[in-house]
Amino acid sequence: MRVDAVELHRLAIPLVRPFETSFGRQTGRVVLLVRVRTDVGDGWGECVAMVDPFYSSEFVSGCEDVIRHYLAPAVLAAGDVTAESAAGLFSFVVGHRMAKAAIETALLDAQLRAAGRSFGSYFGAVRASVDCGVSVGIAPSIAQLLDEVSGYVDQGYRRIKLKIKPGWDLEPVAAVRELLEPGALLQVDANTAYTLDDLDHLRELDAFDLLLIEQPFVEEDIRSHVALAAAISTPVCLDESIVTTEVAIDAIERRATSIINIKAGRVGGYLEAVRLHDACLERNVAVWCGGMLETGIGRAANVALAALPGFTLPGDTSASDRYFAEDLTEPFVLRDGTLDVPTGAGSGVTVRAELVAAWAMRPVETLL
Ligand code: OSB
Ligand code: MG
Repeated sequence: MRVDAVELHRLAIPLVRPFETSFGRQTGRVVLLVRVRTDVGDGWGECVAMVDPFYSSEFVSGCEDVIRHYLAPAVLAAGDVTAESAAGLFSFVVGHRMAKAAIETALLDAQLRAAGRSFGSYFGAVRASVDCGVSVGIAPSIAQLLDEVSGYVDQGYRRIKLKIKPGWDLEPVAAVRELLEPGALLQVDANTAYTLDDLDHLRELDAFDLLLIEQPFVEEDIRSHVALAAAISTPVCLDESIVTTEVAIDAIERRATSIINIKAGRVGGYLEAVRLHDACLERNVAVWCGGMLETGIGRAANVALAALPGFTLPGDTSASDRYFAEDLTEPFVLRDGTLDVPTGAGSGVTVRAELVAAWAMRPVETLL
């Protein structure tokens, strides 16, 4: 296909409740959307970068800049482009995987809409619906945390993930473990808040029969994860560290991680995410689909990805109402703890133009 224009849409969308992690507290989602206009039709991609570089080095303004000055000019000049050729076209830019993923996903959406094929079919989905978990932020008190978790349990979520940090770990985890039914799936995510000096403290989490501990140490520090994994019984799962399939294979072989959180944006797109999934499946390493507080646009693609055979654990693919009072697409609704994989062409969801306009932080930037 030929790309005639790339549009950048920067939106601010209120969250239904603040979301606090070890790296900060968010009350809204500033989100960058990319629309490609091509000779076969339009496609949308959602950039997962946060407004600040606190989860990853990438952030919204940086992604905009990289797309504006490097990625969009590359696709506009390329003539014939496909989603499959995008990674090669973008390889002259070092890193910036979230920016690359957003534009590649928009290309894939346009391409598959034109072909009448869904993301799920293209990725290799083997299920019509996926098991959903929910990521629960750091709360102002244990009582408020239990209240929030109870609400999610009542809604049917199949797994609870608690955000932890030094000073908010053993006590909330114990209280939630006590609240849940025996055998309920519970895991924690530290977003790099600890160091290996905390090893003895982290070992105390072994008492709570957790599914996993996600990313306790900084992303570059694979060796500390190796040391922790050897010293505790709770499985170690990496999120931030896993930026390519090759890094994942290395971390698996070094026994730094035994479960992997797959986020397409973090690895440069859904094509790389499928490769990562395949590499994990081949090595019997369980994977689950992470989330970045996506709108329905990104959620549609995540749910399709989570329908691949290796995704054996519930993902952070929660329903639209866990995040937003109104979603940018038709809402994703939890049914018996699952979300349905969209079956329509491309992402299978329709972007609500009136909400894109209502939440716009600035006029659309069109790159020609
Ligand atoms: O570490 O998984 C994470 C949200 C933003 C940035 C990083 C993370 C998260 C979440 C929420 O845990 C996942 C979601 O519900 O989208
Ligand atoms: Mg995480």
